[in-house]
Amino acid sequence: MTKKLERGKDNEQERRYQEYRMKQNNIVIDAITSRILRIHSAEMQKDEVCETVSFAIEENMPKEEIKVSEDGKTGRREWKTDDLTVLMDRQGRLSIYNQEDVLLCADYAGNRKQEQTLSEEELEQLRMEGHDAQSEKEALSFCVTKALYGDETIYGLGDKTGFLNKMGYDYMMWNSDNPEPHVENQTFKALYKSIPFFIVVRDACVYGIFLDNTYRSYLDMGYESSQYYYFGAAGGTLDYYFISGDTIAEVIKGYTMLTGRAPLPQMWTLGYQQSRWSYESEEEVLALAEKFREYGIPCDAIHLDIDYMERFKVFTVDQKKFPDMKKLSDKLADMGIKLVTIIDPGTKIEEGYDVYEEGVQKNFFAKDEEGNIYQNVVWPGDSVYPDFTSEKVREWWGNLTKRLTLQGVRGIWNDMNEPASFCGPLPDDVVFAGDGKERQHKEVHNIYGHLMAKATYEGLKRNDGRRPYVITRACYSGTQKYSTAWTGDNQSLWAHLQMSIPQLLNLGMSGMPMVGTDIGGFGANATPELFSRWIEASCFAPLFRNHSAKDTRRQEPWRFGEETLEVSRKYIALRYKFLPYLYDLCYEETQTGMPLLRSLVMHYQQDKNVRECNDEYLVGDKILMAPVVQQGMRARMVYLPEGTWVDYWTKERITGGRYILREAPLDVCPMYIKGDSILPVYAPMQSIEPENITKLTLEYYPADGREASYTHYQDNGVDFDYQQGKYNLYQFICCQDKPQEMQTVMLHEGYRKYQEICVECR
Ligand code: MIG
Repeated sequence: MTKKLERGKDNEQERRYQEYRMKQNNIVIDAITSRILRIHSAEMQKDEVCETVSFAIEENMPKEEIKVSEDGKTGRREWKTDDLTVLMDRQGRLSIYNQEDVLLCADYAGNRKQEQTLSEEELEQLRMEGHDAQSEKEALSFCVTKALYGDETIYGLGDKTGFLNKMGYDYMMWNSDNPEPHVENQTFKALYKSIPFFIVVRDACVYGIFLDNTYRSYLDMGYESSQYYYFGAAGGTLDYYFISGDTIAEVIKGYTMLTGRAPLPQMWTLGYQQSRWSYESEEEVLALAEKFREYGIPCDAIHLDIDYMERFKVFTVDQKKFPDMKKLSDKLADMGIKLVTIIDPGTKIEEGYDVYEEGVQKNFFAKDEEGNIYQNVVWPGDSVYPDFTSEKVREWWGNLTKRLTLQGVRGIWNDMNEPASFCGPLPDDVVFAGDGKERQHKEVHNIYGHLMAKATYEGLKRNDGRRPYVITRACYSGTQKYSTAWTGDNQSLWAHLQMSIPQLLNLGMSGMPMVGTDIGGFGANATPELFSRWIEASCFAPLFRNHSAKDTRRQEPWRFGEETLEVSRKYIALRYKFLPYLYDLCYEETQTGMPLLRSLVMHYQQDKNVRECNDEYLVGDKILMAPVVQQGMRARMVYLPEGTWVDYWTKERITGGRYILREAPLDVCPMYIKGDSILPVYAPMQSIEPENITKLTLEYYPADGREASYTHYQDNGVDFDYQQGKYNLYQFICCQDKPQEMQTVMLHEGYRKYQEICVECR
């Protein structure tokens, strides 16, 4: 037992602390499963007006029995499921144990030691020199402090800058469009996405915590003190989930059971996509498509950035630049290329513009505290913001996508949905009326992009019937159900190429598997070498898109000369070759929440060498990529985890559990296949047309003579028929007596539910 707390009379911090402790005495713990607990404050239940709506958890969750008991004498309370025991001491501190009585996680026993804040005068001096000096942190309406034991590494937290291990940094959840180069320093506590979920790996255990709160939130991962980490929010009440499991995979499975999983994508969306701010005319787009075919570079999509619209008015098309979008999309379709268009939330204020007028008439836009429609400035100039917290608005917006899909557009790219604004931030008290339940901007901000993506997904699904293709910049927990995401405005910097790996891996460990960065970098100018290394490093990024900003060096694969063109061709072809593997991983993700790109720690949790590995990743569990992300490097150190690995390029077998040195000339991205794996590959293609795919080749990588097996998933790659059982599952087994390194199998023509087909690779 810790010593009794002394009550400092006029100590505000102390008072808040006591208040929090008292609240903690009112906490309710529900069991979702025997390994997932919801820990929330009791007030939420008493308050009947404020029903507990979660924007991340939309389905009714199961509840499992939890046994509560209280010791009248000691005041200790205990909650018990089949797997977990939670003890609460008299001070309201929780300790969570597993079945073996291992302490997994406990509230910190001491007080927080907040750093002294500077005086206003000192702050003013700093500001004069141009520092972004901020006064004291804002008051939190609750704060949970958990003990650190020194052996933790922490993962997740969405798209935050920096490295794989989040330990030692503090973060803020407040969706932010910040044009400065994204770096790991303290300026970048917040980025575009708010995914308040993290995984703590310790030597003896692993668990995850999901703070389900949409207000500005703070998550300090041992920055303030090495003794504890804490999380809290500027609004709302205490409500978080504790997710335990034996492995990181199980924690992710639990988290994605709560917040949902990315549905199967249309297969073509796994292809290479070319974007630029902006391809500005029909002729330019056609010429671009033809170039790809001329150079023999596979390509499945071209993206149209904001300039395709008529003066940035959403759901319009500039008739001068694109006189016949339908004809254009038909021509592109003949070449196997799809059009994707950007849509921002900011709606132009203009008389006679029907989207604006209808929205005004139906009360669909957010308002200021006096009840006037709230305006700010974005690309269209004076603009208003649709209230996506209202289902009616979402339905309206979703149906507006028909204007584009009827012209052949096959995907919607949602930008600026933090929401971003040019004329200062939206005030905290802007009102979102919802469907009767009013909310202020400070509560809605972090879910604005999430709800916009939801509106878009549902609209596309209703009206088009194919699996919706949405890309979004802003996210909240659960956005993976509706959308893929990109990491926003990176720059053509080596530091950003380096960061792309931990960013994508942490997004994956935050439940968002379908992600990518702007290949080549968005802002600034790429060099041929940087571009080459970027396309190598992103070769298996689920969202495989090259994008760049206006006024920067053009970034199409042929813009940098012959050598870069060759590298691009090689790695884009490699991507298409392994498409069936990627698509199988998408299927696996729908079952387990496991992302396609995985940090090494996910599969080799006990290996301390991989807990902070920032420059390698696994694709599924069978491919290991070790891209070169340093300028000038022509060799690199590669860590291979335990087991036998086969060098993809030389076919050399290498024993893992150690570092090796690998030569890596500009056209080589070190790549290893886990020994005794079977991998499915497709024949070369220029674009993905699942209906034309009739065969599959199995590549076998023998190593230690273990039996190899592989499960392959096949469906039409387009619509939702698979939900009616129209898919095939193949089981391939390799027999060891006379293994063959390659084998081609014919795929079935129709889709019948679950077939176990054994093909012997020999
Ligand atoms: O204020 O639409 O992140 O991908 O090209 C910039 C123009 C707005 C930001 C996006 C970027 C896009 C750009 N947009």
